[in-house]
Amino acid sequence: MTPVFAVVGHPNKGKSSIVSTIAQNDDIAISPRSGTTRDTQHYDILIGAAGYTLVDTPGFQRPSRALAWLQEHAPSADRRHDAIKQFIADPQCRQQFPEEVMLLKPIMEGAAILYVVDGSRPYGAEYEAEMEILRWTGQASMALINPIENEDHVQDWQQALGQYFKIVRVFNAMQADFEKVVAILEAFSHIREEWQSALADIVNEYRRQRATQLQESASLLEELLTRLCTYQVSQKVLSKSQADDLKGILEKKYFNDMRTIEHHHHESLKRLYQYHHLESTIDELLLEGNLFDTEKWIMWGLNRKQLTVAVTIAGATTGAVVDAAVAGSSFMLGAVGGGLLGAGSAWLGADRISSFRVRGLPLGGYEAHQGPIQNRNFPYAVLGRFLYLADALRHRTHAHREKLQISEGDLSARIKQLSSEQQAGLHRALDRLRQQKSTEGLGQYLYALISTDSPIQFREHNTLG
Ligand SMILES: Nc1nc2c(ncn2[C@@H]2O[C@H](COP(=O)(O)OP(=O)(O)O)[C@@H](O)[C@H]2O)c(=O)[nH]1
Ligand SMILES: [Mg+2]
Repeated sequence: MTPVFAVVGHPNKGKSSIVSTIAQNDDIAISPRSGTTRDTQHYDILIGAAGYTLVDTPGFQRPSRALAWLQEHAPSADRRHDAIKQFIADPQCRQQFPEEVMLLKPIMEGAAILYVVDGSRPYGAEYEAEMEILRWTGQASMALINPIENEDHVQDWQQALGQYFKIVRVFNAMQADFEKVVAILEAFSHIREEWQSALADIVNEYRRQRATQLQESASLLEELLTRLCTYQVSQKVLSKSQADDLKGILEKKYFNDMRTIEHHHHESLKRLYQYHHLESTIDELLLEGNLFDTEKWIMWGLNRKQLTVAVTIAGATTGAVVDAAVAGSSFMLGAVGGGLLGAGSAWLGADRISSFRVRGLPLGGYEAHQGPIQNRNFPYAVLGRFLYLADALRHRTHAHREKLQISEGDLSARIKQLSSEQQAGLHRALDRLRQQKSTEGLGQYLYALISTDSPIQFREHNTLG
């Protein structure tokens, strides 16, 4: 038996937003203006082998008059259910109360109720008619207080809603995390027993999907790093001068391709998290110029000192050096890092991202060549950029419709959340990648990194929930 939930309430209280957040999919239409959603929308949500349906409804338009009609047709409590059936079937009611008929229909057909109100607006008796109508349906129900602008009136709402609904929760469409969504589904397994096993399946599949998304984002990141770090372009020509003339052209193609590859992987990550319409902006991947003179690079990747430590760890043959470096020992930095810092950019792997070369071919002719990358900071910058996008996607709900601006974080601090073995493994693997050597285990370190939560604290709004 497939669980069905009808999301109902006044227009413009975030019903469609809540549908989007629960479905974890931004394919749900959210009306920019009040009352634009005139029809009922059925969304069949499939998660692995499980599934359920969310019904997005237009809001109540004339609840008081609808209730008056119902009261006339139900002289006693035992007749109320039938009165609603009559209401839905009555041609005159369909004409007079199209929204009410439309939203009551799925409920009378078995949908559980999610009643949505706005906790930033004052409670008023005018809501009582629609809550009364919903109670008459006798259907399993839960009230969700969506604090659209603030939580000023949440307590009043809780007082009032508690008299009509067994379960009342604060649920912020824009901030509710995964556990909050799962909690709603789980709550219904207590009030709708025949759905118990179906709801348990859904929750299991959701958790599995969540784990898969993490694994797949780590694989996507590994693939991106490998592609970008090994990417090169070349062209065979007959003469040396023809080859030299290709410098600008090959460089341009190389940089363009690199940016396209990164863009595609970022887009794949969005689709993995079920964002189909999300526009995101990120500063262009800077490939020209001196990487250490370019502040943006250091923001996405590591600064000079952090990179020195990373390189030391990558080259270390004993665990003691790794531990000292991981601990950020000033002695280590003084003894090893200081000297290395002095060696400057040449030691750090050249300032240039990659170089243009021309070589003679054994059977005659020449080959002009651009790539692969040489710079040690490059993999870190690519890593940082992907990581912050992944964090943003995981911490955003699908109800948001505005552009996502990806901004840099502290990659070094993030890496330090790993164990010293993992840190060493990651630095080694990234260094081997830059040297065009095999990087076994990279995926495992990337997974560890991507699944450590970001140090950014996301504001907790659901203090009452
Ligand atoms: N800031 C904020 N805006 C919200 C929230 N929930 C909904 N909105 C906005 O309120 C408007 C109406 O939301 P919508 O989901 O279409 O409401 P519906 O008419 O009840 O389906 C949209 O512009 C949403 O972006 C919220 O929790 N916080
Ligand atoms: Mg709507």
